Amino acid sequence: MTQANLKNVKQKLKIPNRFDVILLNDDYTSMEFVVEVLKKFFHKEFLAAEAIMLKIHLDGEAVCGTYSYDVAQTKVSQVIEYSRKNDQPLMSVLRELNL
Ligand code: TYC
Repeated sequence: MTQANLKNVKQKLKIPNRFDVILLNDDYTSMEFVVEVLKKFFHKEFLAAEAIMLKIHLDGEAVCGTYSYDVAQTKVSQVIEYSRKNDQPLMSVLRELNL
């Protein structure tokens, strides 16, 4: 196999990148609003959303879901836009998974 062909095969076998969407704690966003965001954008049931919100509150952050780059980036933008519209400083970031 030529070096060029080998490179093509390696590129095709590459595992697609996955990204965690993370919510960050702050002192001002209400707990109810974070639960609402987790239900609205991450499709969590109430109890799961409440557990994730409390983990963020205690640990400073938590993973809310894992997606392809495009979906993860869209979630981050949606959370930030929705939070600003509702006068909440909630922040969301994405982090590449180490597979
Ligand atoms: N720490 C916030 C409070 O005490 C609640 C909160 C939880 C804020 C999770 C942001 O991502 C967050 N009101």
